[in-house]
Amino acid sequence: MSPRGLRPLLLLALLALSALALGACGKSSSGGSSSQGGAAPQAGASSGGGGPAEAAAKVTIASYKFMPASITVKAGGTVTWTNTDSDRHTASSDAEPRVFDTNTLNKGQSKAVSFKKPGTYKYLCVYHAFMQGTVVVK
Ligand SMILES: [Cu+2]
Repeated sequence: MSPRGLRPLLLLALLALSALALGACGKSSSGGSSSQGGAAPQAGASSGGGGPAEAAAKVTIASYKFMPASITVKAGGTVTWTNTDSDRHTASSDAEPRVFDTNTLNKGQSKAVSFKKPGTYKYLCVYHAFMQGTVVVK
C-alpha cells in the first residue's frame, strides 16, 4: 500500500463529511422558514387598519375588543360599530369634550358615526376602559 493510494479515499471522506454538514444546514434553514409562516397573520391583520381610506368602514366589537382596533375612513365617511358580545359596550371618544359616542350598544346593536374633519380620534368603551381603538380620518 502506497500513501498515494490513500489520499483519494481521504478526499472522498472529507467530501462526504462536508455534504453531511451542508445537509444539516439545510434542515436548520427550513426551520427558519416555518417561523416566517408565523409572521403571515401579522400581514393579514395590518390590512385591516392600514389600507386605503374608505368612505364607509365597519368595526366589530367581539371578545372585549374593537376589530380592527385602528380604522381609516375618508373625511365625510362613516364608521359603523356592531356589538357581537353578550355584554354591553360603547365606542366613546376619549377627547374632552367628547367628539363622538355610540352610547350603549347591546348585543346585535350597531351605530354609524360620520366623521367630517380629518384627524386621529381615539376612543374607548366606557364600561371597559381597557377596550381602546382609533379612527383615522383622512
Ligand atoms: Cu365594553
